[in-house]
Amino acid sequence: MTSPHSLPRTFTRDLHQHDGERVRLQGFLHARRDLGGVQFAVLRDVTGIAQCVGSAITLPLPESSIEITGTVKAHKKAPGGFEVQIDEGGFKVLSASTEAPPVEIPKMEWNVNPETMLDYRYVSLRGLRERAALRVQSELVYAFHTYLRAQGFTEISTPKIVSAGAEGGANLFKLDYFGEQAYLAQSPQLYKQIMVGVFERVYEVAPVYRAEEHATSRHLNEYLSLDVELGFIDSEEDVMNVEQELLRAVMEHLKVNCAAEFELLGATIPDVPAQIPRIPLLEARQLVTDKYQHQVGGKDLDPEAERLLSQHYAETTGSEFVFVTKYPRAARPFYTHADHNADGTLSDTLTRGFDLLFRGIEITSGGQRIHEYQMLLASITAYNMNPEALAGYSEVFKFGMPPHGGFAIGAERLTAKLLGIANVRYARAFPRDRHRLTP
Ligand code: AMO
Repeated sequence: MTSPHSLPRTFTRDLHQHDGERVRLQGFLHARRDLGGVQFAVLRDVTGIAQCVGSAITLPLPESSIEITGTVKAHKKAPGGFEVQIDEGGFKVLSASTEAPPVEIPKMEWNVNPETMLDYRYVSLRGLRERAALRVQSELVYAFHTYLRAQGFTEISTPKIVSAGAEGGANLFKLDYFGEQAYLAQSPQLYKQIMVGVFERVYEVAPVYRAEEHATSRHLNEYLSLDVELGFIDSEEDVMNVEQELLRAVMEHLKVNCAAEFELLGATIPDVPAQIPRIPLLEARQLVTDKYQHQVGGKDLDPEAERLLSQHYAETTGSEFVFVTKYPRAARPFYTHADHNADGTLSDTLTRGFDLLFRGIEITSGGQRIHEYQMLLASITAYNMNPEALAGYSEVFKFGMPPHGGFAIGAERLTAKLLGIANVRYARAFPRDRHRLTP
């Protein structure tokens, strides 16, 4: 007789390939039911769940890790259309839970307070919906790497402990660096630009830090920034073209590799149009005011204006993406290149900065950067920034930096919008928000 261990491990996703055969499954006890004479165990592994049935089994607490050996039988009502009839002695506890999980994993998606889910994230992440979101993000990041590598980009890794903010503003985390003032990096902006001088085309996937005091559904204090920067461009149009093709490749990858996750979450993968619509910011503000009678606050688009502009393009062109271009200087960081006037001179008011909106929210900022030393120094001064603190960056512009530009995608915002998740915190495994440092 074959001992259970001579059987290779089978994954629940593949049960249909083993109809009538004996298999060995390993995973977690997702759900259990003891009817006295017969016991049901739902085993969850990385690929899905399987219903298993046997007798004379003492079922451990949910989430225990278990091994089941038994025979696969077609069963209409079982998930995936097959169940496993457990061998006598074929139920083994590998590691028993010592208490009942604080959230009931199979049910939590319906009736648990979202804060409780975050409090118990170490175990609530095991839920099918929770883990589906993170798997989609993992595939998205993988596709980001794969596409950029194929286009000649080199991955870089830049410091997260820095001496100056790259994006300005008040949202810098301060750090005592052996008695010196340091900060957590708000973005790899200045370093990715320097690295264009080395590799011409670079990208980075890394967390960045923003001391956002307010709690919104789109802000995290630590988020995953997908950064791209490329040299020898003609204008920011080249940069938008790269992002457009990148997004198309990412969505194609998700269609092939994450169909099950999108189905589970009831979400659809967007089509990326051959040409994502592009509209200058000032026109976008006017459009939202004229069409929806929404008075846009500030110098940028407010969240409601972003939503309305997206709605307009979805309805009129079918595109779920829209680039907002030609941002005014006052709404852009110091490193942003000025736009050109019709006569070829540089604009005092407009820049070559852009944002990308997707399903009603900004998922990207980008643009062409200043690449001339004197122009950069003038900009640093005009923004009331300290030229000395930025010398480790600005010095490189004495050495032939080419015209360049880039962009950054907030991975959690893109993931959340792709999957219909209402708050970016649920698109990160262990979110850091205003009140949360654990788990
Ligand atoms: P920006 O500051 O606009 O630009 O950030 C780029 C993108 O990052 C995401 N993002 C956030 N996601 C979650 N929580 C936050 N607090 C948060 N802040 C920003 C958004 C946003 O579009 N250096 C430039 C990028 C560039 O020009 O290359 C920058 O960091 O999706």
